[in-house]
Amino acid sequence: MSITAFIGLGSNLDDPKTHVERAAQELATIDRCLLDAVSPIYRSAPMGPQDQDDYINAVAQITTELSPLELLDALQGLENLHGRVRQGERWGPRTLDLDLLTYGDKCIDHPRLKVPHYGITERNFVLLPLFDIAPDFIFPDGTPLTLWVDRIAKAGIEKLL
Ligand code: A4P
Ligand code: MG
Repeated sequence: MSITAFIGLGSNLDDPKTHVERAAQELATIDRCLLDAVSPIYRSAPMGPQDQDDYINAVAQITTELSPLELLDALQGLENLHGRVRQGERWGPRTLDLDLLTYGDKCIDHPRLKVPHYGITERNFVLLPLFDIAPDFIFPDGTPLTLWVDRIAKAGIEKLL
């Protein structure tokens, strides 16, 4: 069965814009996945430790026949290809972070995977690019994306050309 999923992309190390742009295209190379849309690229102030560079963020829409955990494995494989080193610091700098934001209208609570991703509704760097490609999106709990977009602070984020 084909499922629509949204992926959050983020990077703030080693030419982050290139990491995010390449990763978006690499989503199309995952087995049993089609890349439907990629949002514009945003620059955003870091959430978490402030002694790190700004982030580059985007959101992609895919159609997939992979199970949620198979998709997570594929996303982590791409993170590793981009030289991601996990240094243990929560919200620390990274070459590439791929978060599975939503998977159809499923709610998943697994030790390795929580869906929808826990931070979505408080993160302008997720809500704004998601709105660019899916303005009519409704979360699994029935709330429309527009509700959260209207509420979120828009300071510290800019859309790049
Ligand atoms: N995991 C559970 N649910 C998911 C999911 N829905 N998608 C597990 C992806 N992974 C999920 O992730 C830790 C573990 O979460 C994974 O092994 C997976 O099994 P990680 O990527 O290794 O760790 P992390 O990213 O450091 O932690 P976390 O809490 O996921 O951080 P976030 O929420 O990804 O935030 N500021 C700006 N401006 N822009 C950013 O993109 N990103 C972060 C990281 C911090 N500050 C930022 C940004
Ligand atoms: Mg993450």
